Amino acid sequence: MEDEHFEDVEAFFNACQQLRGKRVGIVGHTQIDGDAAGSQIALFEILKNMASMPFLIEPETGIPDNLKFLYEGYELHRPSDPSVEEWCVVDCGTPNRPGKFFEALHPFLLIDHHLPPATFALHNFVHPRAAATCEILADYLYQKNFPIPRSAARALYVGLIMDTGNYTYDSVRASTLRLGAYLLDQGLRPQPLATLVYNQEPRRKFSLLERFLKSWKFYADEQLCFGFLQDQDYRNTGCTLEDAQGFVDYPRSVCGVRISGLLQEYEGICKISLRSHEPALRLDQIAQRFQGGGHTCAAGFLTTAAPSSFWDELMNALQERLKAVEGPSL
Ligand SMILES: [Mn+2]
Repeated sequence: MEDEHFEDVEAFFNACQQLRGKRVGIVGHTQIDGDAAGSQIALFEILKNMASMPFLIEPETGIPDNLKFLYEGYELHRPSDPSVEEWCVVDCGTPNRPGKFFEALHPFLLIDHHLPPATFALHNFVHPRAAATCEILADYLYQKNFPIPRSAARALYVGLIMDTGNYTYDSVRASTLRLGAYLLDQGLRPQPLATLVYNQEPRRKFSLLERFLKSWKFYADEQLCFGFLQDQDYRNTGCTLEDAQGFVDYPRSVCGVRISGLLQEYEGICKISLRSHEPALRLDQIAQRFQGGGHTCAAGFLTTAAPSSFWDELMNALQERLKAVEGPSL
């Protein structure tokens, strides 16, 4: 039970206290996921309760359909909209993750769990051992017995399940599950939430998935599998980058595949996602070589460079890592 709780809880609430009476913008990363959405909403409720004036900032890339229900009853603002005095950033390992508008900002507060641990805010609450940013916030709330509105408990719970593969990842600790239980205790039912998050997919997504499955290429004795999506795939299916969320997990579940990847080329941006089941492969370190980051088993990077400029270097790095790390004993 050692190290169960995050020790900087008092520092966190002291920092929030300093935002009293201020207009505070809260932003997550672009291509927002359950964890960024959940922590955004939970932090909003904490700050509101502590008498500051928080604003939820809509990510540049919009909100995916399956997360829209979390924002019901909340007002969303454009980055330039309110006269924000201070910024809070959640679930972002690098200052460019919230998007172009935010790159030059010096946020007051950062809450995150990515590697390498970021320090770009004035007050950084960064715990790479946390399975989700939502876990950090849920723990702070639990430790202080802070009142949680149902909407925030629900958002935190969704963030927790989505960032842990429904409690299956290596990052899950017993305390992660205890915090999940604490959130359920606020009057939530897991099944309807799972249905909203996972089982309301638009049909276009499966047209894109079909193209993704057909694009797979295997490398390194079939230990490495990559899929590719390009502008024309999105155009022809009416999809955006959001619709490919979770695709990279499919090749990871193929027997013998130790690293899966997805290369997306969309409107001049190239997004590379990497996944594994083996923390020892340290995909976060490989992503860092390309100015990205993430977690040991889930990492990636964004670039405006053409894939041809980094592809060989990336392939070599992945293949070397596969050779250097012995395969898993299950
Ligand atoms: Mn996260």
